[in-house]
Amino acid sequence: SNGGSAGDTDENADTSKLQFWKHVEYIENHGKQEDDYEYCMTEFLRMSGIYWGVTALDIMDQLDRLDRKSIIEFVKRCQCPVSGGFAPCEGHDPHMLYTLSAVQVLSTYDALDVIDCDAVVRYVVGLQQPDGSFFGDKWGEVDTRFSFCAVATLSLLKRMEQSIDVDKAVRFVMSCCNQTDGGFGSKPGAESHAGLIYCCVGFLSLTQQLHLLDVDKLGWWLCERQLPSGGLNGRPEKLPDVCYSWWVLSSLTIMGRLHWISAEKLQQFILSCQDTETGGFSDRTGNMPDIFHTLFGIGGLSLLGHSGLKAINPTFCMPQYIIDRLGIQPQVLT
Ligand code: GRG
Ligand code: ZN
Repeated sequence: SNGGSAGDTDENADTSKLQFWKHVEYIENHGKQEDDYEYCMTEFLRMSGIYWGVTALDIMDQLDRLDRKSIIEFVKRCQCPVSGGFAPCEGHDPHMLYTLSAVQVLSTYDALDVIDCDAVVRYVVGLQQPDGSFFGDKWGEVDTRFSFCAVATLSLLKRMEQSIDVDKAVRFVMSCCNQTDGGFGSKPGAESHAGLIYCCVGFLSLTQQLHLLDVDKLGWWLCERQLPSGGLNGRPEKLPDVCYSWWVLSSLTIMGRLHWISAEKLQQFILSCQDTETGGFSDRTGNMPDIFHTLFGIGGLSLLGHSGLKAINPTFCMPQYIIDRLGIQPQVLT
């Protein structure tokens, strides 16, 4: 039935199937390129890069490819002795984003005991504002991303209820909900964006407040993100991108509405973003792969139930067995 040459057949086979071992190799090698230009240029997000790689490899049941001991040592060295927060790498300033990544990595390695968890809690608590919002760091940017990072970090440490004002935090997040589409932006009045919807839906899942969502309105807006290519965009009129298979699909999964999009077509789109030579996933078909889109490609396929992948928790973007081991139960709707 294949009219083309043997070469054509191979190429077709390549992006229709998950190039499992290529991706394992890609992620495994990512951390080794210390002299690499790109590796140096992305120093400011090293901690999150480790979280993306560790999580993707664990979902593929290949976590033993990375050196657990040196990763834990690296994370430890990034905790700021003054504030208790984590920097993306040594010599940089702590931030809520890298604090969550650090706690996620240590949770996956079952190594939370190697850091000062009380200091982490103090850091996060100290960033909550009188209106319930959170700063990202001492410079005072407010964003619903940081509300998510705060409650996710504290939930993993099992310190959320006792430490922050959860009611006020919920009221702030809900003040960022847009009446027209049921979605959320980065602050009150800001345009709805799928990345921030993930943060706010995840936040409500962690605080057990999903009843506050207009599931029909938001679910409809989210499933309208699927384009004829099968890929998802983050806002109307934008291009599809593999990372939105995570931001949109995890939100729909938490809301019990995964079946509102075509899983088959999305899977095809995600697989078409694999780099069959180097391994890894890019944002769109034919672009250069990176470790960020590789996690969200693998994570999206896991949510879709692709064989050979462990289940991923839609709220934490971490392996489900880790969340089970910690005994945490983020709310999901059925
Ligand atoms: C635990 C997975 C996890 C995340 C932590 C930081 C964070 C919480 C979530 C980030 C959510 C977010 C804002 C994602 C959007 C990322 C992105 C592709 C931004 C680009 O946005 P635009 O508007 O690009 O520049 P588009 O795609 O609209 O053209
Ligand atoms: Zn992207």
